[in-house]
Amino acid sequence: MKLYYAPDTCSLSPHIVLREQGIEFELVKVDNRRKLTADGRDFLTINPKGYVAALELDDGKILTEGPAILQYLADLRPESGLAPRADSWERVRLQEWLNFITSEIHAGLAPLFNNMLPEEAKSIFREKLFRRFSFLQETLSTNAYLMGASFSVADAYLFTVLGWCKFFAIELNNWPALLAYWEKISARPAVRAALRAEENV
Ligand SMILES: N[C@@H](CCC(=O)N[C@@H](CS)C(=O)NCC(=O)O)C(=O)O
Repeated sequence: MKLYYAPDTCSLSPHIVLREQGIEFELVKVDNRRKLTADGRDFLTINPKGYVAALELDDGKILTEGPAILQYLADLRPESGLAPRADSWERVRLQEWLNFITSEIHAGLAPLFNNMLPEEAKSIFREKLFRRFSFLQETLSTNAYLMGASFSVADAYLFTVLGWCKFFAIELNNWPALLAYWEKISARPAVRAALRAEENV
């Protein structure tokens, strides 16, 4: 299995999950600007949508879209407990979280990376994002993780996108439960190993 990734992006979440589950995989770095892989291939031939993450299975199939990749990986090792069973009510709850993260937090932070947007526009996006953070603050004041007592693929994803706050001087300590949650996840051995690997490859 190969994970196409770029440092400081959403591909960190499947990377964390691969390590949490002890799955063997190869990391392939992508230059997201030039759409080239580190081994010199045109990344658009791998993911025509032109973005990470992309997962290449051993039979050559390519899977894209973070929430789909995360659930696929979780189901490879159900015993790791990173996602509830596929036919359960709790699985729908997980999908609710994954969709919230992708559409409200990931997509909510994305405009802040855009240098063409004026500051006034960015402040509208920030305000909306902060309302979502307040909702997360409430949830995480009573829950250790998004799904309750245990870490799931949704936490790997939320941890990843919250990591971008540092690029925009967004201080997570305005939402203390969110900050404590982020710090707790950053101490997980799989998370530390993924971050180290992305720095070094
Ligand atoms: N819908 C995709 C979005 C993935 C995405 O936003 N990837 C970003 C990095 S976080 C990227 O590679 N952007 C490069 C580009 O769009 O050119 C998913 O959820 O996986």
